[in-house]
Amino acid sequence: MESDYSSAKEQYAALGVDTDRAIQLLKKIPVSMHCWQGDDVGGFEHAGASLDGGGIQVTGNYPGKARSMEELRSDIEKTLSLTPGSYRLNVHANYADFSSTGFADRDALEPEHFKSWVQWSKENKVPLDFNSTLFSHPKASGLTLSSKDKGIRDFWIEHVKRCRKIGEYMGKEQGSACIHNIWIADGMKDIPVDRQGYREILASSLDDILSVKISKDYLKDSVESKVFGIGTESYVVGSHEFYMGYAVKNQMLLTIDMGHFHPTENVADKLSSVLMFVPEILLHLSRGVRWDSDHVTLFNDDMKAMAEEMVRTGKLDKIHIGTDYFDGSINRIGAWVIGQRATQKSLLRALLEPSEKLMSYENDGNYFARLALLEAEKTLPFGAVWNRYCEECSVPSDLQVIDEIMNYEKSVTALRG
Ligand code: RNT
Ligand code: ZN
Repeated sequence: MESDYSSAKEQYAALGVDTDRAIQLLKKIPVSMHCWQGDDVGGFEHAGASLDGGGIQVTGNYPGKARSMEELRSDIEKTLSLTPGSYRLNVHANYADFSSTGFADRDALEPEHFKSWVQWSKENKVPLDFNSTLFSHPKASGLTLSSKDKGIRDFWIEHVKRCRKIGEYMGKEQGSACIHNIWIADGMKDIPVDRQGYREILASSLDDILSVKISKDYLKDSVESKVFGIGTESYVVGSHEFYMGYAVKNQMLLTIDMGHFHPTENVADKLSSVLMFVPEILLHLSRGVRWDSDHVTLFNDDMKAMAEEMVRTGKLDKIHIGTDYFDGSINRIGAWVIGQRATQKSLLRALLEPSEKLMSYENDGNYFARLALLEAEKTLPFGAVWNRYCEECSVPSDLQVIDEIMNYEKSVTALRG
């Protein structure tokens, strides 16, 4: 193993790449893992809560889903123990803990309802990010922030205002800003005639929400677009153009979810443009497959390209890396771990790019050599560097992970009713 790494190190060094440095850099890049892979985006607001409506869907009924906060946290801890790197946890508002307060509706959420998450976060040294939840609720069966019904709209405006307070509380407690993401499913299955009207309402709802000033030291707001969703095939109020414009105008964060664009769009290509006009971005690393935007993230070409662009822009400090996928058809911890490890692999590979050499070929106009080196890079001994990184982070190798997850299934998740 050691000799595999030494030989890999030499081969990369011949191209001007320092593998030790890449490993040390990656150890410090935080990835905000989503909390919702473990229970199919259900949350724990009431017994048997499940994802309902809202343009997203989880398919599959694999046994062993987390049924309580304790089970979910145990699964998250297991996932993190099998994944190298440094972590944050991205919590959704429907994961409020009402055990010591009693139920509160979305427009009555308080920081108190997330106290146990903050405590978990401190114990595990995993800072938190946050999301308003504008789905899985009776008042979210139609439009929310873009609704023409003032009662509905005000309910959701109040919800998001409260979520920002909760995010601020998290940010203060952890000493690093909490990234608060707003995604709504608002849209229409069939052709609307007032495309403009709903967008104007959405903008004014957001203006109202953001009129409450909160220090960026504690909270940073981001808005997430989508090209279409299930049941919103003809029109999504929060389109890319809408939020791109809104984020630029308000100099706030824009969320780029890899599954939220047309399948032939190159999502990686967006980073360098968007980063010129918004201060920071949030990524939802995901994998779109046909109509589903949230398949388990893999170490595939799209992810490699995303990670390359994150590194190549030289703006990693302005990019908040988050993940967003959910699969209920396979072992859920396994799904989680595959996606997190794929994220780490993509980043490591991007950090190992012979960037100086590539750049000098490009600047010389030698596009043949640039292409040839990009091809040569593909057969470099990346696996040996990846294994070394896992060892240094004291996590198992890719193959060991399979047994670890199967054992956890046997001794923990399979015993859940
Ligand atoms: C849905 C969006 C959104 C959700 C989470 C659960 O298409 O990607 O980010 O996945 O809010
Ligand atoms: Zn997303």
